[in-house]
Amino acid sequence: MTMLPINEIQERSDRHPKPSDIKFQYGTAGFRTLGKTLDSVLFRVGILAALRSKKLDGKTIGVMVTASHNPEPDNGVKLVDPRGEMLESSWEAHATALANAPNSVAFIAAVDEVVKAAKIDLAIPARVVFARDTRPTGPQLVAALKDGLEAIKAEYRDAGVTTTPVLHYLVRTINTKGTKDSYGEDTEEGYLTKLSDAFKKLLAGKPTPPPLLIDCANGVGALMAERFKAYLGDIFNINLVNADLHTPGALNNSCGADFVKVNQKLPPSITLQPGQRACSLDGDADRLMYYYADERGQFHMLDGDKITTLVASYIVELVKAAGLDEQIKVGVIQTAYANGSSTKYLSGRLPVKCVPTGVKHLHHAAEQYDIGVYFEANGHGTVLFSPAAQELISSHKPSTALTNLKNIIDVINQTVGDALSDAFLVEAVLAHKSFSGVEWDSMYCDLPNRLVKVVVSDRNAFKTEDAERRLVSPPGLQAKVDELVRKYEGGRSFVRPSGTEDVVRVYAEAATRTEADELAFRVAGLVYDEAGGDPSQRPKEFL
Ligand code: NG1
Ligand code: ZN
Repeated sequence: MTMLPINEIQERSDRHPKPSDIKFQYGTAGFRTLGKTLDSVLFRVGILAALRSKKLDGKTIGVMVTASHNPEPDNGVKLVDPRGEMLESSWEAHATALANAPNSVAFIAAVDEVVKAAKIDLAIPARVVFARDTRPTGPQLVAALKDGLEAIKAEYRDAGVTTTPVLHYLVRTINTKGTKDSYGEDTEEGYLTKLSDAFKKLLAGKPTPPPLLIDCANGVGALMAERFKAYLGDIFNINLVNADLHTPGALNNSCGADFVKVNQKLPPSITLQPGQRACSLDGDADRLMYYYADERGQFHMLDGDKITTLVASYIVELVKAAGLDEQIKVGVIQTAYANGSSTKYLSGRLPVKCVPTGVKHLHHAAEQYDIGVYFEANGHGTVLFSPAAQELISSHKPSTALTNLKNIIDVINQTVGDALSDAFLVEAVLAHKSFSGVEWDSMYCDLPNRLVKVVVSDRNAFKTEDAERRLVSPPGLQAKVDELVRKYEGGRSFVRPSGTEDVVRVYAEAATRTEADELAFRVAGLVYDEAGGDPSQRPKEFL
């Protein structure tokens, strides 16, 4: 029987001691906190990824080192399962247990427990591919990860500095190579070629879209967008801003998709000409926010909900035009953060499902449809085509609609939300529908909304139900929220603990901006009072 290389693990683990004062948690986005505290976590994730690969018969597991839209000093790490999807939930507890073992001896005992609980055959080889974004703590964390992989003798491939969606793409292509489910070449060139070829085919014969300004959040998306330029040729021009990878502190700072979504305004570094369209990526290029200036120069945001609406409507049109609407059903998945107007618009046309926050919930729900379109309001999303739907599309009688549908499938990164792939998808749909930003925006009118964070002593005291739209704990708080909401015409508000930050989030919608702000802050005040915060620290804006 093959045993764990205990001495090797112990010796190397001693070089990556766990900080005694931190409790790590594998949450919706993996481990995420201050980068400089994560050394032991990365070493242990190396071992965990290898165990996951052994459990899955030597399939390649992905490891991405990133903290996405969070500030530059943060970092994080998450595992990617063989088809490019998020780590299976039952393993999140294993990850948390390994990360919190107080010392090397306890860590080895915890590894042993995972091996037993998951019935892992240690004789099976382990394969891992990893990548990191541009954060300054990345190289050191990758070194710790490699140490873990080497301790357990895993084979690994270093995909270098790249975007989260490219890492997911690599995992899927490596695991499907040479099979009937092959997803493309397992290289960055393979990714660039697949997406750009499909995009060029979609634009062929259409008027060239205006050049697109892309705010790269001073992150790794800048590298990938720059590489795309050569593949796009002169069929589509992109101009990059916030593409500075050298100034310390610049990443996600007053720029990027999260800045735009949360502040509902342009990054100060960008000016748009009247009519001009632009978009922002986040720090690892899996989120996308679009926006445009109207003829008076006024800013309008086109978020994940607007992307869903545009893309889902176009796909429905194509499926119908191809004569496949009886066989292929298109559905949309949203979370409670979706703007109420988008849900109303879409529900009148398509099946719409609401699931808890977190990509894994959206992704799994989207797999239940022949074509499942999902985007979080914050701009993270993609479209999934079931194997049966893809089979039908590839064998159905040829038509223009069918060819377009095939190219749409290829321009989309089905493994995860991919800001650049989504931007090409949006541009292709706009070109096919002859839409400008104004026409796209006018599909429905957003309800004014406000998102507020509340710092509480224990966010775990907040428990929800009904896809996070209602609180069950602390007892009695939901009734108070309901009472407030009733005072606002068309009002909606909900409270949930964040899965990525130590805060509780409050979201509110109402008929006017002032009312949405007021409702959000009043609910935040309820949360603050309930959660036992220091009254002298109560934020003044919490009315
Ligand atoms: P939390 O921190 O659980 O609200 C945030 C986003 C999610 C998702 C994750 C992962 C909001 C309100 N929440 O989760 O949608 O993107 O980060 O990055 O945008
Ligand atoms: Zn991200």
